[in-house]
Amino acid sequence: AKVGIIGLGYVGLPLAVETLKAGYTVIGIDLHAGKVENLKAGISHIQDISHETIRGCMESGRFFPTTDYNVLAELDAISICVPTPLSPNQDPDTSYIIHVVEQIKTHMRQGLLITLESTTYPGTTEELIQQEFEKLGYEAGVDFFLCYSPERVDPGNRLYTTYNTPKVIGGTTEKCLELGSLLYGNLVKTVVPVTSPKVAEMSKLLENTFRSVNIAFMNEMAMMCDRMGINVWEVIKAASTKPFGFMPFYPGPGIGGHCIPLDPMYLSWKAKGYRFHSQFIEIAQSINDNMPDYVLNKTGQVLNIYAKAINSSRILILGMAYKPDVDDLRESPGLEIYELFAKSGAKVDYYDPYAQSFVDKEGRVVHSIAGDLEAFKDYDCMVLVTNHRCFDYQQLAELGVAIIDTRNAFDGIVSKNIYKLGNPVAI
Ligand code: SAJ
Repeated sequence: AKVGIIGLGYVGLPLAVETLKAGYTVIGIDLHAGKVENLKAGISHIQDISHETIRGCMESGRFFPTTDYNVLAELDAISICVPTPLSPNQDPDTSYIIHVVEQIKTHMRQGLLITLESTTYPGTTEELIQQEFEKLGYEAGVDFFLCYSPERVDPGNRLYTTYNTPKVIGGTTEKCLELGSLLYGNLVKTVVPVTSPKVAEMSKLLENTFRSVNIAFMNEMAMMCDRMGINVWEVIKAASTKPFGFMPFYPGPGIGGHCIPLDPMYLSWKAKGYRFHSQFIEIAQSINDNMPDYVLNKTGQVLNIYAKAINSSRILILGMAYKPDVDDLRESPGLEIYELFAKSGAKVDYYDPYAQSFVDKEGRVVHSIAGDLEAFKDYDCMVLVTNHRCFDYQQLAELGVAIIDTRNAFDGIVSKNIYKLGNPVAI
């Protein structure tokens, strides 16, 4: 059978690899011709997929990366793995899904199995896909089959892969669920069938909103502990010894990535349509979004101890990626922290061996400085924003430069020039 994977990003490419491994012929469709050409040349654009894996896919003679949607007419099944960003006014942007649906409608084939994987609000599968095909006279469960199965790819996670992470799937009808479960049962270790696409869509948003709300709560705990003169990191360590009914989250400089900052907004937007206002999502968003400001004023407090001020200091941000050991800058709080320092008149640079450069709000390309520790001594303070494993924290602490540690990355390293978020500034 021929399976189409639409969108060859951090979700679609690993899914294509698993689909090939299961013995299918895979047509991978992506808008970016460059990525398609690279794949054909055995080059991977996804950190977790190696070049040799892609070479192997091409050598199998069953992998066909393309930008051409005309191939849809020859497919038996299609998985849609396109982005679901937010529009400028923070509403869901389902334009990528809509574009794909238009293409499938043009090349529709009787009996086609369509599975949407993109994270989105409950009702999307029904409203943007099922209803569109029913307008053309196709009946779901008879003329075509429709499922929703959320992606659970965790970039950089070596332990949990596309194959071994349980896969939730909901079908529009019993028959849809049966066919969807059959296909995905050949691709992943465990399929978790649920009674509708809405349940599957909502389960994904629950998973990620749960994270956003709990991270926001820990950020609030950090600010509270700062005020009350308590070390929040020690508090979390102590609470984490509870073997049941507790799981730790950690304060940070804010939340980044393409999931956690966005997914809750999809949920609250849809809930509003039912005249339901989610207070948790709103409060979590405002606390998380405020953390860069909190880092700025903590840095100001620390510089004051050295009789310095932000607007006349040289500040080095350590780590710009949204989480450790990845090169992804999307929604990274580091970007906001950089802008805040720059706007406050500081001379700010950053060092991140994974994220080599970014474009700032004025459209200027900002490059990471080199990892020359000697040069780090010229800064008035360093702000640890992303705790990459490759940083040598002992060496950084020994530079004698004041460090604002927003991740407890220097945990266990005793040094008087380290000031943690959520730990009172030693006056
Ligand atoms: N963060 C904190 N404190 C925490 C955890 C995370 O500040 O305790 C920050 C991170 O630094 C990052 C942001 O929140 O900036 C998001 O972190 P994340 O660990 O949730 O990482 P993501 O965005 O890669 O989330 C993915 C999600 N996977 C999918 O959406 C399929 C999420 O569901 C996973 O639970 C998460 O990975 C994971 O567990 O690593």
